Amino acid sequence: MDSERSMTKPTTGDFTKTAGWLDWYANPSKPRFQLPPGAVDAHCHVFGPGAEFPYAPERKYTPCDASKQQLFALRDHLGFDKNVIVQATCHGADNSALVDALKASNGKARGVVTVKRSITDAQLQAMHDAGVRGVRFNFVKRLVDFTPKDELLAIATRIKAWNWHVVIYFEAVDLPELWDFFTALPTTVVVDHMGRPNVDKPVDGPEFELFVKFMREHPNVWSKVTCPERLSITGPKALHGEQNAYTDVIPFAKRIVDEFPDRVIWGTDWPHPNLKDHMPDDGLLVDFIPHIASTKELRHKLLVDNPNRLYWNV
Ligand code: 0GY
Repeated sequence: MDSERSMTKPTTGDFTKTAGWLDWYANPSKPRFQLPPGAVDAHCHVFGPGAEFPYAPERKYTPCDASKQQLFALRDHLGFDKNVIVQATCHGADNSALVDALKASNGKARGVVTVKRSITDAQLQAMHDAGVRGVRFNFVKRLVDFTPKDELLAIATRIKAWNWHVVIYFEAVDLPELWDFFTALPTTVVVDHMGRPNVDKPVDGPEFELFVKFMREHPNVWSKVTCPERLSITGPKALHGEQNAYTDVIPFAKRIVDEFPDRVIWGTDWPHPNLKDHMPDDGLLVDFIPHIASTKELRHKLLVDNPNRLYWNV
């Protein structure tokens, strides 16, 4: 979305939300689609609160605060059993807010952190004990400064010993350049938001075919079939009262679910940083799921079997 590209860098210590950004949806509806028992919201964040867990000096944006209590209340309201909390760039490599949320979750949350090469084994072990199961490498240029690939590869090699995986976030246009690095990663690799396809392009066109090939040729690669609200060009206009919002994203997500049913997971992306045009009602986002996972069996894999296997080893 254009709004994601027009950021102004915040001043360190000023925790005022980046101008123009929307707050998360305060009173989400109750989904019509009833989530199966054991369903996992496998991509969400906690932000601050900034007064307790300050945002990183190097951040490119300041989000609205989104606390662990608010995340857990959303989980219960929507009918999820558990959460996977993913480190966002606004907290840099300081994972304290995330780890604090994991510890408060009574085992109902796992985490994906951002670390530097200097991380010690004792620190990795402490994070593992709190529920961390992966590291995130972010290649979205508007969100992060460049990290040398040898540093990332060294981290991936270290975390393999804890049986963690690597989550990668990138835009479709950058996949060719990143291909060799991604395919050399020694762990399970989980792609955020289907590698951010441009949904204006054909679902069977060269850009998305490359992503499908990436998954087809590399059985260690998984995908989050997430973020219709970020990827959609037609937008949410049908969302309120109708069933078919974000229709332009459906063919992309459905294709991935149909072809790789055992390597897909789903999440809300709450509290939806960087949105200016509209803020999704998380209840209605859950109602998007049956459009991309068309059978009960597929939905069970997507929401229950796959994330529980990846994050809880069950
Ligand atoms: C997301 C999306 C975004 C932000 C981040 O780490 C982040 O700052 O993930 C985005 O702006 O696309 O995955 O929630």
